[in-house]
Amino acid sequence: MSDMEIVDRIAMCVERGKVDKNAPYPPDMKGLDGVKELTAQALAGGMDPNIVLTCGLMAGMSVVGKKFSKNEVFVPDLLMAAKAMNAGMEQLKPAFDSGAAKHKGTFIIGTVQGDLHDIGKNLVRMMLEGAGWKVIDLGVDTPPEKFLAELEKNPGAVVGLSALLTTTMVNMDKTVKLIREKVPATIVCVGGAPLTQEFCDKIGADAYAPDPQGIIEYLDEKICNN
Ligand code: B12
Repeated sequence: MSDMEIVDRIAMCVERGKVDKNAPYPPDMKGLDGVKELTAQALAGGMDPNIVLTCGLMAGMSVVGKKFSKNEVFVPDLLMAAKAMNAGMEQLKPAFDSGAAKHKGTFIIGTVQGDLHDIGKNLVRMMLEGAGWKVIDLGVDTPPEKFLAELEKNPGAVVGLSALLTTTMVNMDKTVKLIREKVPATIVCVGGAPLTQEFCDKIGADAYAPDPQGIIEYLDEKICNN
């Protein structure tokens, strides 16, 4: 298979929710390689992990997202796609591990209260770890108080908040307010598909980036070059 063919196949398997070879779902793909095997093959063949991620895994998820908006697929399809995407991300993880002995700092990340989306957050975590940060992942549906408690245990840590729903963006606002009130000097970064720089400014967060790379560059500039 050419590089193009393999990333297209990865994207298609994410779209169809084909996790791995043994997965019985979807029935018409029984016995075929899934995201797990194809991602491993792409990496073993020397393909750039960033290409596998963006042109394979994320491209597939983007198709699912568009179809979901048009009512062409439904929540169970999203769940299967998410499972397949996570299987690919597991394979990519070692490729993004920098092995740097000294951490640049501690980054506390979580998806805000009421929100169960974690694929983007997991990606940010993985990329930050790869860039040399120690990441503490609080998971999904994280109340503001939990962010604060973790921050108090890790003075000087950066906090990253993820939200994928317009209805949970208000909980991001609440979390930023609580942190500003109790530990004002904290650097708070925000992200997630519905966010904008304007929203970031409005709630008083320090930085917004549409992708993990943007936040890595921001932190490198802000902290590491000081
Ligand atoms: C997969 C998915 C699900 C899965 C989530 C599985 C999981 N483990 O995460 C499931 C099925 C559980 C789900 C449920 C729901 N979902 Co949903 N879901 C999606 C979908 C298709 C993809 C999201 C995704 O993972 N994208 C891929 C990742 C890589 O992208 P990302 O999250 O945006 O992250 C990137 C950036 O935003 C950024 N980033 C993210 N976080 C952070 C944080 C920081 C600090 C930084 C710097 C950057 C950053 O970096 C990431 C990498 O580039 C989107 C549609 C879409 N295209 O976005 C809908 C979508 C988000 N869901 C939606 C809805 C409505 C729901 C439900 C309410 C559906 C329902 N009726 O039950 C529930 C809500 C459940 C809840 N309480 O959270 C809507 C939201 C609409 C809105 N404006 O609020 C969307 C937009 C679909 C749509 N078009 O209607 N969903």
